[in-house]
Amino acid sequence: MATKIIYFTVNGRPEQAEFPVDCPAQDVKDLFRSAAEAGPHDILKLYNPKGNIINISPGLEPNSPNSCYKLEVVAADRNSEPLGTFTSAPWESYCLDLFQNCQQSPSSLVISGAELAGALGFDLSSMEKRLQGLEKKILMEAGETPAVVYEMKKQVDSFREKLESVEHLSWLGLFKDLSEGNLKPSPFYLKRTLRKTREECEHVREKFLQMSSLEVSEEVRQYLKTPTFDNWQWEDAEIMVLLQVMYTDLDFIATFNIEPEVLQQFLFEVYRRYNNIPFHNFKHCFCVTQMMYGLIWLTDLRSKLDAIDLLIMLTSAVCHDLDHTGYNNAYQINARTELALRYNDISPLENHHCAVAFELLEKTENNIFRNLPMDQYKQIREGIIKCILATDMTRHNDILIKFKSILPAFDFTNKDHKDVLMMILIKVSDISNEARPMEVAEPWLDCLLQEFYNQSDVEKLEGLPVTPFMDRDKVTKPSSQTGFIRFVLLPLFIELANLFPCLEQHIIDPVRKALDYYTEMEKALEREKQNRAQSENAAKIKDTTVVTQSTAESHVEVGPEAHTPQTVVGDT
Ligand code: BYE
Ligand code: ZN
Repeated sequence: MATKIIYFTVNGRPEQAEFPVDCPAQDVKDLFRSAAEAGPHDILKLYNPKGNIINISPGLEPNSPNSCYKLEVVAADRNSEPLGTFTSAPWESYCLDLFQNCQQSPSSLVISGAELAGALGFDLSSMEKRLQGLEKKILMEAGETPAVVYEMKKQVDSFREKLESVEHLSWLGLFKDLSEGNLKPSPFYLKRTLRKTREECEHVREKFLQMSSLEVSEEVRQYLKTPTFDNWQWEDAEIMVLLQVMYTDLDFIATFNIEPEVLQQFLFEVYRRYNNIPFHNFKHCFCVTQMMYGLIWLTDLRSKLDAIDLLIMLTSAVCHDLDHTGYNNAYQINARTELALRYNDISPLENHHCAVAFELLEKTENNIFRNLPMDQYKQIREGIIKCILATDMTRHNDILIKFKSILPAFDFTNKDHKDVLMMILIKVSDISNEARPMEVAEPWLDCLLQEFYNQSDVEKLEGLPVTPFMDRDKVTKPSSQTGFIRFVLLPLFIELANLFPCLEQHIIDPVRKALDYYTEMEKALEREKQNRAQSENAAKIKDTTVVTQSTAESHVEVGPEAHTPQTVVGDT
């Protein structure tokens, strides 16, 4: 069949495309789209050597390498959810390529504060150097830094701070134009993008495969069964090995005839589909799964439930936050993202996590359930969907009330009872960080708040309602956590411990400790705030020479009581 060869450049890189003369127009467009590593919503423009835009179609005039066409990716449609996540089959490779692209092309990159300043025409470091030089000179001549130099320094610092405070929002495309042009490649290419890059994944996969043949010690295998396990000590490839150990030590490999290569491939795909975000990342997936694993052993669930129920629970934990982008359901709904539209505002995230899980399992090389009869697969699918959808916190009260109501006559052979228990177990595992040692738990809270603050920043920027507990101006670490532990964690954990009293020491005691710790921190913060207010008052009074009564009242804050919010919460 006759084919055409078209020579063109994309981002200055020479490419050539070959296609049959009679192939469909869409195929030719797709071909150019992948050459440009463009996403499904990007607009492509093809220019001939005269600079005219020409149609990307099978009718393209064949050319030679020295009369190249020029291909440009002009814009991305950013109406979709942040960073357009959908990976419905035909676009899967494009999405991968798109994020791959983030590592290579200067457009749509994460740009650092200094670079943004550079692009804006400011050269922060040279300004700073000049200021330092000036300061030194003046210091030598005058003996002290003059107010004007000090003022300028403060301005440069504050500008840098401002730039850095919005740095993480660069993916919104706000800085896209600025980073185009002739910026040289710079270290910020190494900054992590939301989606994992192919290189990142391959590197971890190789390490994982190398390590998976090594024997994990008995000591680690035992440690893995306890909530004291410290996830921060392990890198991603090791974590994948540990997940493999969980499937092995629960006898899933033998019971469900899971081939080790398929399990490895499945775990790798799971790893790949957790994003680089502060909290809902692969390490969170591991922690939740590890807590579930710990609960299974601590409560001796193997003697109470069927192996298939345990397989459902562990796999649900593994998959429960797949492809989370760091924005919660409220955001999805308010911003009318693709996810909210697709799922009609009903648990958009959880539906998505679950759909991604089964999308992975559709590929036979990843399908750890591929050797099971259809009825078992159906049971597993039903169970996983139930468990993952139960992690939507808006359903928290309903699920807890249901569990309380069946507790007095709990029956491990009753399907409805089992279903609720499984939902409770995944919920407990999902929010169980505070049941871990302080050194493990506290960094997790920092990660969560970082993710929340990011969301509220974006909500402010986009003019959406700001979720109150995510507002960095309103919540502090201890204030948010004491309420959460009192009103969410403890009531939930206590009900589970009613069914399994042995859990008291393993998960309730550490949570109570955490509550004390954050209560103390809250008091300390309060004291600090009062002290600051008092000294500010003192300074103001000292500085103010003539103040009329009314101005004094409106400007000077009147003692610590005015600041102290009186929180009335009973002791637990
Ligand atoms: C929850 C829902 C969604 C995502 F701000 C994460 F006080 C969580 F509300 N988790 N998971 C663990 C948590 C924790 N939320 C909070 N504390 C946790 O330890 C409370 C939040 C910091 C805030 Cl519930
Ligand atoms: Zn989660």
